[in-house]
Amino acid sequence: VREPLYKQGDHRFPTNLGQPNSGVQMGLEPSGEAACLRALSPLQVALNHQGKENILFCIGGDHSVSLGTVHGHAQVNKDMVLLWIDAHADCNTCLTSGSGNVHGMPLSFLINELQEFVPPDGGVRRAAAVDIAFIGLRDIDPGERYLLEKFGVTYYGMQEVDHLGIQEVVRRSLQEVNPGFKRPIHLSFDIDSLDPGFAKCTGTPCRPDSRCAKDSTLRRRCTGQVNPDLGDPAQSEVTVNAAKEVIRACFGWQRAGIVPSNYQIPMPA
Ligand code: 5AB
Ligand code: MN
Ligand code: MN
Ligand code: MN
Repeated sequence: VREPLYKQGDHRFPTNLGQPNSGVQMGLEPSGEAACLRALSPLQVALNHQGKENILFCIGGDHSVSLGTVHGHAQVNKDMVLLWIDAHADCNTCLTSGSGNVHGMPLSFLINELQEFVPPDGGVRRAAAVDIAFIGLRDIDPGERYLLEKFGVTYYGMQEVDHLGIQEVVRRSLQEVNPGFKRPIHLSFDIDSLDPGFAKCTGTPCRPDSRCAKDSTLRRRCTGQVNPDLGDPAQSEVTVNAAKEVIRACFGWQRAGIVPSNYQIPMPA
């Protein structure tokens, strides 16, 4: 059964969505990869709403690369909000970190409220805790959990994804940090938010919990820290393909087909 998931005028989304393709998403049966791509549709709507010409895309790793990308983006768009899709919360301070991994720490430097807990960083641009939402968390260290609670950061873990569905989680996250989509969005994906079955080639693969593993909507919804040098060639190909597919989805690609606004059915001569 196919029916439009979001229509112009839907109370959940702004009414001035512009081109039909940015406002209307087609839903497929909620199974397999299609459902995962459908899960991205609120993000597609939000990103498309901002105008394709303004999207900057950066792929890299490890995730400490975000120190540069978030700083740069926040310099240009001081009112931006930050969506962090990751199995991990990446907000360990140098002192709460049990591993010393810098890619587990970038948000301790990038969240305003955490500055008293980290060494001075020479003027990194930051975001406020209220302007950040995490999605997909399932491996949070004690210090990170404490900081998220203390500063009231919005986060949806795998349990919420399991309970509410990924689409509702994405919608609520956007609603909380960016009602009306008026503010620029910085979206930071970590490939380890995916089920490792789709993305083994990353430094910190993280198994989904057993209930989540059964929920195919959790797969294939984020990308970022791909390392094709890890794992065997077959795993590498699966990981890279997963990353490519989600990147394309973020830029509007849909399995349901995309109809250009000026499309006309070819007529017989
Ligand atoms: B990633 C861990 N919390 O601090 C730590 O992959 C994992 O960028 C960090 O999300 C994972 O080492 C960092 C245990
Ligand atoms: Mn991670
Ligand atoms: Mn990360
Ligand atoms: Mn990672």
